[in-house]
Amino acid sequence: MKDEKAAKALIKKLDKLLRSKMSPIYKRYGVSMQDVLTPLMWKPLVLVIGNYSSGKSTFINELLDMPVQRTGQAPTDDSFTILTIPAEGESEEEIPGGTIVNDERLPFAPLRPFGERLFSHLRMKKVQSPLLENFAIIDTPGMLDSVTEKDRGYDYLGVVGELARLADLIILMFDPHKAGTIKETYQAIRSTLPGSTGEDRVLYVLNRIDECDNVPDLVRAYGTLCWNLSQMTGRKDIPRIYLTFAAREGDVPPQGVESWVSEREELKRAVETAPTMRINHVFQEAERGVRELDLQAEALAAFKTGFGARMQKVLKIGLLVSLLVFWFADLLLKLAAGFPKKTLLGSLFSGAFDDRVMVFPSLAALLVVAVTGVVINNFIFPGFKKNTLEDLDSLIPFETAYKRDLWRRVRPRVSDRIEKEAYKQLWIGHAWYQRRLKKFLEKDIGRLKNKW
Ligand SMILES: Nc1nc2c(ncn2[C@@H]2O[C@H](COP(=O)(O)OP(=O)(O)OP(=O)(O)O)[C@@H](O)[C@H]2O)c(=O)[nH]1
Ligand SMILES: [Mg+2]
Repeated sequence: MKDEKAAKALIKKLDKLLRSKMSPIYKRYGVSMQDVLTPLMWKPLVLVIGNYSSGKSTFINELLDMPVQRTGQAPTDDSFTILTIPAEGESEEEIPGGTIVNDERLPFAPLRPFGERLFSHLRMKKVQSPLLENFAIIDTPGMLDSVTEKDRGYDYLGVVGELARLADLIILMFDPHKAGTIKETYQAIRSTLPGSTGEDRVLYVLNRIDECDNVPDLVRAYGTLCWNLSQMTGRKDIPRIYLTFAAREGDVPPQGVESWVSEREELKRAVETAPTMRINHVFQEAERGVRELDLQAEALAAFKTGFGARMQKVLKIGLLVSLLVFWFADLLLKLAAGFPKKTLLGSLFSGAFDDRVMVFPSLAALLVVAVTGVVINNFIFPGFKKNTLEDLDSLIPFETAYKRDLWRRVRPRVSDRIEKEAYKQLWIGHAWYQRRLKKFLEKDIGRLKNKW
């Protein structure tokens, strides 16, 4: 497909642009570029998440038109399964999790930190389905109640969050029995799906509607889901919710739900738009990555300025004291202890200036300057650093919810920089880097995006 070729070429250009213009700044701020580059790798991704037994695997099998995934009542599947097509000349096979996360050609390196416990619940299945030429699908273990959650042994929500960040399209599937009431679902939407910008990538599905006893029952389930969604996403509008059910071949749809038969097909068509969603998504991700870096620079600049202001005050006092000491210390000492015989002011006023009167005042003034330095280094700076680390959020004004979203990911990095390289931050021209980042966002990325 021509469009797909053009999309691939554009993504390649974006990758090149990021590497050439952004890598020095990423390096400067001690952030790995991997984070911003991984979403550009491989192929479009569709992620299917939702309650257990909501019909995720059944839907995927239907989409691929082959029984690839196991289905069944009660939690059936406890693995993340990446479904893709074998490359030319390869045969159908299954690849274990440990291999997937270490394959440099795949974008799954961000899952590495979740460790062995996840790897045994992660696999890739290469199957010959024409649909998989255009994108890969990830089937996930169903969400459980938080009580049983502890048994998983790995950070399920963390994994879902990482995958959601990579995915170009996310299908969030519920069923009428658990229409959005489960806490884990709530958390997944609220805190691990990628912020407000990610919402347009999510397709909401209320599946298994054939199990509603009648239309009023369905309306109740739909209403419950809408209510819960609005509570969770904080959106004022209700997103489209696909009302679907798996039609068994030859079956007549149960009475009452016939009107929704076509929604299943519509959902499938929507899933097939994943490749075109990809361009938008990768640009969004690249912009988000650069904005995160900008936010990091903003926070560190605030740290630098805050400390600068504090230091200025102390330095002013130090200099004032050293001036006073320079002019009057020898005089005071003479009054108190009788020496030195000649003072700086005395020799100036008597008109018989002698260089030697400068020695004591200069040394004393230097001592004050040195003591000021020691006080700054040993008390003021460590104290300022400690206070900043304790109240990191106050470094940044949060004008928008988006900024707060970004901050969640940037905060640990800022904390790490201040912890490890606090002094260095004082010498970095953060404002200059911020200008470069802004220019990159406004000009470079914009210019490339307009080519689409
Ligand atoms: N009535 C009805 N049953 C369905 C529908 N979709 C799936 N099922 C059945 O519901 C059960 C669960 O379906 P799965 O596809 O395994 O659900 P899942 O979401 O993959 O479940 P887990 O992998 O365990 O999280 C299976 O027995 C399916 O046959 C549907 O639309 N209507
Ligand atoms: Mg399943």
